[in-house]
Amino acid sequence: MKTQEYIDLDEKYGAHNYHPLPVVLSKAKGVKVIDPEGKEYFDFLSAYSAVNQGHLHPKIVKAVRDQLDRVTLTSRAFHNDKMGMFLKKLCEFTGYEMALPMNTGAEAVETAIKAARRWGVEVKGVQNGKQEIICMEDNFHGRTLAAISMSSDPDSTVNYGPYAPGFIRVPYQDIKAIEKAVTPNTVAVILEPIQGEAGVVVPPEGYLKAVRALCDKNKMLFIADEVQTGFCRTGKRFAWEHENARPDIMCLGKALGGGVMPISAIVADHGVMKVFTPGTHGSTFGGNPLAGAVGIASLEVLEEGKLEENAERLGRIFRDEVAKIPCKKMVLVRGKGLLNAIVFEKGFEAWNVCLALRDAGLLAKQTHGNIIRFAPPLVINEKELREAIAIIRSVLEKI
Ligand code: IF1
Repeated sequence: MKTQEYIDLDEKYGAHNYHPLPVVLSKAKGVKVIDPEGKEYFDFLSAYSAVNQGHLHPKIVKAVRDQLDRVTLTSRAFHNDKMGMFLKKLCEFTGYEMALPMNTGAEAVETAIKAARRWGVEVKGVQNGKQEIICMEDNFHGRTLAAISMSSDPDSTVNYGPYAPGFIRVPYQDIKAIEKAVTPNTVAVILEPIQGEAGVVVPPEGYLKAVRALCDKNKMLFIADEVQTGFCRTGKRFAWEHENARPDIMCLGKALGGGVMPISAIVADHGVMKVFTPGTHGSTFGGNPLAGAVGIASLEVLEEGKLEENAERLGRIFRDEVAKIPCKKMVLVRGKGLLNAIVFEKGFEAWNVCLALRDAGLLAKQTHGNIIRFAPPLVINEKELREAIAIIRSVLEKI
């Protein structure tokens, strides 16, 4: 079958809850993806940062293959011989005492919200039902009802009411706004250390540190949603490390699954995680042995490749070089590590640029119409990055 036939199938039988770039991917390797006609593209989306380790990393593929000869799913009614080793590795990698495994990023966020609400009652002494969580304008935390109840994006929320109560939304990058929103019932502040969907919005230096301090002062949990920014993407293992603003709970997902399967988790220390007791939270697939094997391999690849260092170094080259491209419609290039975006003039339609990039051999996706996100797999090397920049230059110069 050809590209257009696959697209027609999707259109006919799939709900129209996406508007994908017209390109079909049938194979991949490392930083490249291939369409049914055999054309190769640089993958500069990395499945929204879920393939930081590159497509089909041999070590991760081997972990899957080996585990397929053993056992894949047991449920949490029994122990399995992979989950504990996986969670130990995750705790060592992140520097937290305990982890709770789930599957998708949105589930990790739900888990963090539930942990914070329980902690609010059982540790802080807030009356159940009165817990408040402060969240940010323009956040993206997933598609579940709790996550969209925090959202300010009409696309995510319209006609999905009634929304979950208990969320107070304030402007991002505004520490005073958080301070004003605090009440005796506030149990947590949740934010993305860099806002992804909002267009790679990097808060001013000192903001995360100030949030951390405010949480300490008012006995609130600081929840960092690192689903997209985590696992070396921004040039550190986790984005909070840029300011040494250690959260009480981290939400993790995407790259934890090594581009192979959905694996998510929250990590926290005993004082928070102890609020979960048998029967109070869980998931059929969370902590399954296949995910355990994949999770261990995914973390090892990040560690052994020193991928945060690669992201830091190549990210600087990317921003420096792209900023030099002569393009009248480009306003700025921003980001950290290999999570970057080109912002075009307001009202500019970046969709057509994405189509031209596709034709030139590079896949990226716009957000909010006028912003394009660039996030290649972190295993990309300098030569490949410079080739990709040449493609971007060839397209932007013509605008
Ligand atoms: C889609 C965006 C990226 C996330 C953060 C939780 C989740 C996400 C910070 C939920 C998910 C997604 C989902 C994907 C598009 C993508 C995205 F543009 F929507 F914002 F990456 F930038 N927290 N991000 O970014 O994780 O449940 O999806 O595993 O199509 O909705 P999930």
